[in-house]
Amino acid sequence: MIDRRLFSLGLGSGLLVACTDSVPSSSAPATRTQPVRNAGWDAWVAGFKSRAAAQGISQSTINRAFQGAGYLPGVIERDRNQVEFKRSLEDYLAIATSDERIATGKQMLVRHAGTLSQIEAQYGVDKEVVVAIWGLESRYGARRGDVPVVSALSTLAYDGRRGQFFESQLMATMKILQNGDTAPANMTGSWAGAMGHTQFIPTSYLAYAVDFTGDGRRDIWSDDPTDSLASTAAYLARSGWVRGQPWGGEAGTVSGTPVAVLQPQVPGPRIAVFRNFQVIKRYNNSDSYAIGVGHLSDRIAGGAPFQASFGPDETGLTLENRKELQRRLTSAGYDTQGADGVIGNNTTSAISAYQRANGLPATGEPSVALLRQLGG
Ligand SMILES: [Ca+2]
Repeated sequence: MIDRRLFSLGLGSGLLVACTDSVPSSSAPATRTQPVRNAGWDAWVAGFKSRAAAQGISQSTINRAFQGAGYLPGVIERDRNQVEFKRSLEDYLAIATSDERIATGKQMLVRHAGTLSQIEAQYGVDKEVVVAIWGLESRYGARRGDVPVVSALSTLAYDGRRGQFFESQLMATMKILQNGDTAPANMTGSWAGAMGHTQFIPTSYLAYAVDFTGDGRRDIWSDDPTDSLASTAAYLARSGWVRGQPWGGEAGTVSGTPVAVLQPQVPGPRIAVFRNFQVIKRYNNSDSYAIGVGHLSDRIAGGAPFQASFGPDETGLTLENRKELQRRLTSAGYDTQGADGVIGNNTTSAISAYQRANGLPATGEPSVALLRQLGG
């Protein structure tokens, strides 16, 4: 869960106040995780340690937490470079409900069938929804984040932009370590401190995480996703999930009386949403995110794609045209790193390279003419 107040999409998931629409991007730069000496950070940490002790954190927990921790300039770069970047719903869904993400979700549903059924029975949240959140937050555990959380949060808290928020997250981290749920060395996450298979921030962890394996530890950091998945279901249940009701669906295909009908992109599908749609938004306050989770859950369950088309984009190309453009560029030797129909940096670079090689102005922009030049 991305810090909903600060981020909205990382999956883009990313973030700050509005950052929502995050579909995890594959092109996000790696965050440098080697600490550097910073006297200002040292002084800030000394003050924080006193404040932690005053809140009942033991000296030994504080010492263990900060052993090897340091100022991470890469985290500040990430924080400064966040752009609020709005993807179209069509692009968002192309990434969030890619064939690969659907196929892997189906595999995970089978691989963890027993655990997921128990979680569903206990919390009343459909297992496909839990799996879909897992798929969007960390690609089913493959991208949980490897940034040391104490270093990241102390760097952000010291930096001061949203310092109070990050200090509260750091204080929650101390409480997690004092409880013994995990060891400091295991406590890694995103550059902003979101942790585990479903990317809980520390305060949400303290409020909602559960021990479902029964070993006495709420361990969302282990390779075993059980506690993470159960914690996600618990979070949704506590947020008001209505057992047995759908999240929503394409208008006309879902029965019952929706609370609203959305059409975020015109032309495009009209989406009937129920109360559970709002509950998913408690995880990440973005319509695109909640539609992505809901639709991915339906596709994992074997449901159909949306029937309504988004039509051509402002360049005159449909999603299928854009995929074809990417395939043709790639076979011509200008690798777009996949053909998902989403025009990102890789595709823009490939177009520019093709244009330069062919004596054309290197605009990097897709177009109908370009598709024709490539034989499409
Ligand atoms: Ca456990």
